[in-house]
Amino acid sequence: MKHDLLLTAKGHQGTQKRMEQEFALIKLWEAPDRAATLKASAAKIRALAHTGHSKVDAALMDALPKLEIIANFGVGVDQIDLDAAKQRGIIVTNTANVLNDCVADCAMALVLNTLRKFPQADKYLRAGQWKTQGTYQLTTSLSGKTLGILGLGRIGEEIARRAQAFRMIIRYHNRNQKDVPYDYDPDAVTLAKNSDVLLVITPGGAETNKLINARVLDALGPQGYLVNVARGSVVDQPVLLQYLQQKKIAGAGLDVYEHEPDVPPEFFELDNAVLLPHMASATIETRMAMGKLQIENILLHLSGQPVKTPVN
Ligand code: NAP
Ligand code: 8YV
Repeated sequence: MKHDLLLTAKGHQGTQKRMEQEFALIKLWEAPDRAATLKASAAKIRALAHTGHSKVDAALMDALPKLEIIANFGVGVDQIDLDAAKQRGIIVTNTANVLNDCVADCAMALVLNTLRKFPQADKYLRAGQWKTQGTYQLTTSLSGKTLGILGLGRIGEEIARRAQAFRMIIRYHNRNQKDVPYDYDPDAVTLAKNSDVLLVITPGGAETNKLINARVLDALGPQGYLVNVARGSVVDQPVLLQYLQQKKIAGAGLDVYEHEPDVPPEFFELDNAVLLPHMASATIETRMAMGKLQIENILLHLSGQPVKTPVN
């Protein structure tokens, strides 16, 4: 008999298809009455698959008293109340490592595009301005510049590897210094001060909330660039907007925002920002691998075995 699985939102199609084959799938977002669906499944649901960035909070966990595992589609679990899960003995898993390459590729693409302004130059050519106004403005080179990585974890280390191939110099800040061949800074302000490009790839959540604030951006300065592939919550977004508008920093490359998918339209007017719609892991291969790992964790747990990528 198939195990029941509660899926919170419509997500990656291939993964959902596999879930439909493996489990008796309950699609929470399709339920006409969410509370009634939860009540009807409460006695049998042991596993929940989460996708997207809605909250998995204590109230949802309390509605599912038999819940044993929350398997997230994604490595970042800032939307899941980990303390509440721990208190209830619920295992939380993520999709660590399988997305490192794609996210690091995207981070590097943002560094390259933000400094070299390729998207803006493409727009310039398409608008016929090359013909009418001549060659595009000079941009900034990567080689010899210092990339400060805030959050040198699994993905951060992959970004460092790629940036070295671009002949960038790497420094970093984590709460804990690591045994790596890069210079360490004791806080985000010092890292920003010592960097040409500050790249954020920490987890989101309360601990990192608005870690990138006016003090950090002041330290980065008018020649400095910010790249954020972590979570919108890590950056004080209104302050960043102001700093970009007033050219108090040179530019920004962003994949993540405070209230996705809402991006303040003022950002669209900026010539010194490259904006992506939270797509760092969004390739066919990586999304398949993420789904495979998410499902594997659930199946392992339900068959009494340890999960592959536990968070708590
Ligand atoms: P990870 O291996 O856990 O690395 C996170 C790093 O951040 C660690 O080195 C950690 O070191 C550091 N860190 C944590 N809290 C910090 C703080 N308060 N101040 C400074 N450094 C801190 O995680 P990962 O797999 O590389 O993923 C990192 C994050 O990237 C995810 O949580 C997610 O939010 C984001 N992400 C975004 C996308 C996207 O599509 N844009 C895709 C994947 C992941 P210490 O513990 O020593 O501080
Ligand atoms: C996904 C991500 O876009 O893994 C993460 O933390 O942000 C991305 O890979 C997202 O989690 C999909 O829901």
